Amino acid sequence: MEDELIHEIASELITAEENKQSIERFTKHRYPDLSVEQAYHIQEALIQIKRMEGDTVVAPKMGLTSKAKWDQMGVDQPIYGYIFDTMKVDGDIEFSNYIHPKIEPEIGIVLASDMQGTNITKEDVLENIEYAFSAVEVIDSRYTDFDFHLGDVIADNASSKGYIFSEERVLPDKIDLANEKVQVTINDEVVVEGIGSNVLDHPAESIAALVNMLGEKGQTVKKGEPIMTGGMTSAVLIKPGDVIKVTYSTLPTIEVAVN
Ligand code: OOG
Ligand code: MG
Repeated sequence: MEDELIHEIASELITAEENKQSIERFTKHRYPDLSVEQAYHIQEALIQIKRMEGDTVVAPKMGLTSKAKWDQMGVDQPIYGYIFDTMKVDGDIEFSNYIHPKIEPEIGIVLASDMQGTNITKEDVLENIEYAFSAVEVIDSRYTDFDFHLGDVIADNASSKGYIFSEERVLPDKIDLANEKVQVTINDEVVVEGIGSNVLDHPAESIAALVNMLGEKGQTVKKGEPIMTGGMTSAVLIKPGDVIKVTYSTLPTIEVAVN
């Protein structure tokens, strides 16, 4: 795929985001053979455009890391994307900023030192955790009805659009990440429940997968970056008036309203 086309597809995704107007997935008619490799090239171009527009990358994130998400989205492997400073939700979730927002409860991890490699294991990660935090991701696929194949969603920066992190940090010896439970209620009704082991059997495995995927490209996962390890449950559509409460067994509770 030529650079010009890669740039053109990335621009289409950014226009869809800016206009809050969803588009048809590229694999449907236009590029049915879009590969994972090509898709990451498009994602890189998209990140580059946003940087030139003044946005700052906060951290990489993992996506599609649980069976609940695979079943929901019809895909079967983890991917990564990036979050930007402009995606931080301050106060309520402003519904009008989104096309069709969904929320996901996630476990966030900050590393104590940089990691690079292609054979990094869960154990390597567990020795290098500075702290954990709770996260609610607000995803907003640029594709109509969240209908995408793997290449489409990678190109679309893994549906990234919003995030809320707890301020309070939890030290690694105070939490069992695989057994950390989460419950999401909307307007006091339980909508989804999950556990850390839903995330590739262990959230640290998700970080290892991120280090190894970026390692294949000669890139490093840096200490100090707040990394989301991926939705622990299927994602939940939200609407104005919703009051969302995400309660974990150890990590801080996050409460947010949709405006
Ligand atoms: C892709 C979003 C992936 C996650 O945590 O699984 C992601 C999607 O479902 O639109 O952020
Ligand atoms: Mg997510």
